[in-house]
Amino acid sequence: MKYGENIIEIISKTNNVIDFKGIVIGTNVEIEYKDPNEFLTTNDYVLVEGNAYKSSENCIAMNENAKDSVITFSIYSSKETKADFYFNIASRSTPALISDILEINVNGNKYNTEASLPNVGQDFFTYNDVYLGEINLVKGVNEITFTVLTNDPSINTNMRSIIFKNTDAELSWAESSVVFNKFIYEAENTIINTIEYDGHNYPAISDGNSSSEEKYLGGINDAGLFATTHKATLTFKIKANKSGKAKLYFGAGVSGSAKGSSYPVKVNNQEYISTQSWAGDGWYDWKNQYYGQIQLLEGENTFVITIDKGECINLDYFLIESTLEITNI
Ligand SMILES: [Ca+2]
Repeated sequence: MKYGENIIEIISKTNNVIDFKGIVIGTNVEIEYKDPNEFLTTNDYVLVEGNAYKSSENCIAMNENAKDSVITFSIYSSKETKADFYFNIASRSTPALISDILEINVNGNKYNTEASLPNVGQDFFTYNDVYLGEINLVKGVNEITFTVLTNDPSINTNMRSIIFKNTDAELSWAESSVVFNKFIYEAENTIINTIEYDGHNYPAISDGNSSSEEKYLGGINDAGLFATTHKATLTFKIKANKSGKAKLYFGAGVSGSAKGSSYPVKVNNQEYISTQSWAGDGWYDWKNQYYGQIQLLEGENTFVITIDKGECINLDYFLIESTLEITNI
């Protein structure tokens, strides 16, 4: 099997931290990708609709709110052929069939698999190539979707990649008709309503430590701890070309004790509260921490983040990922 040039070219255009055939850096588990026909879930070409999300742990995470999420891969095949079809997912200790967790569709047809959820090793941390069955590929673009069927937290899993083996076609990412726009609003550029304590204001803008634009907000811990008559808030506005869904991420550095922390976000006065557990390891280990799916309106949208508790994070930026066009006001 020849390693397709298209694959190399497309991967190199992305900003992923993953070397396609190398080692994943900065996760709890080091994973070596050996197969040239392995398509990684963290690639920009994977479309994730609903509450499943691309995690900073280099997988698509399906938490207890992920039911009805749809994960779409568009794969180009150089010819009509067959292949052995696998995906790489995390172990869970509760026995289940894959068909209880995910509905798979290939080019619009339901794909039946007898495969089981792997249960060797450590829950959520051991990843396995799971054989799903033989697949028919058409010449050109093949659309493969995974629809999450359950919110059951005992069997939901995380997906790292799909893999094709024993095929005589050259496979590569296909251009999807879906365009993802990523918009970053630097935390240090928000309107910062601070907490004053003992002659200091929290949070405060700090410099450096390889943060985006070399500035970030520190002292969020203190802003949460010292708040008395009011809470610290961060406010910013953006413009969307039409109404629709978007995914909100915090670009942040999180220290160990604060990984369960979250802060209320209001978008156009609608409140969102995330139950997300944060990744990363240290105040300057900047990661995109998924917050949740939000609703945007056509035109102006106002975000207000309230710092309501003393947790140790440094806040670098807010990332909004959407098919909408988002711009500064
Ligand atoms: Ca920043």
